[in-house]
Amino acid sequence: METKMIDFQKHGDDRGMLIALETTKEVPFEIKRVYYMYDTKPGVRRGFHAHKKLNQILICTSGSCMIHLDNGKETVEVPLNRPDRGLCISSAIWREMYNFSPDAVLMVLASELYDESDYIRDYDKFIEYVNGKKE
Ligand code: T46
Repeated sequence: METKMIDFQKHGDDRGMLIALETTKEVPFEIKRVYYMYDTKPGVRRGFHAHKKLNQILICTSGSCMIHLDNGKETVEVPLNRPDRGLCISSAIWREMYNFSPDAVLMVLASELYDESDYIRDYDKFIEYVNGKKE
């Protein structure tokens, strides 16, 4: 599976904690976009797509959620519940996010600007794509 968990360095002192993320250091790509989701309603499952080019790091900066990942051959369920840990997801991975706690804030660092044409939103087309067929 083309995913990896990264533990970020924590800068803590008696005031509390701070985490710094820099392009090409903690983050293995140039960050072109940051977005985050919060106030996700109970029972909501979102995502249901893969990307052709985009690489991302998902960080649950508050609360918790689950990430379902699928590379067309195997699936894995990954809990995200720590602000000092990021989940790298490469392109061509189907993802779904679920089980958001009421206080969950899921922040995403992205390697590209928003581009709807980069999304594969149909699961059958995703399977064709990872098997090397054209969409
Ligand atoms: C991903 C998972 C983890 C924008 O206008 N700009 C943006 O940068 C993004 C990400 C979204 N939007 C708009 C497009 C939709 O009208 O925000 C709305 C919700 O986006 P979407 O339905 O794509 O959200 P999710 O939660 O299904 O997926 C998002 C990202 O889109 C996706 O790249 O990997 O989070």
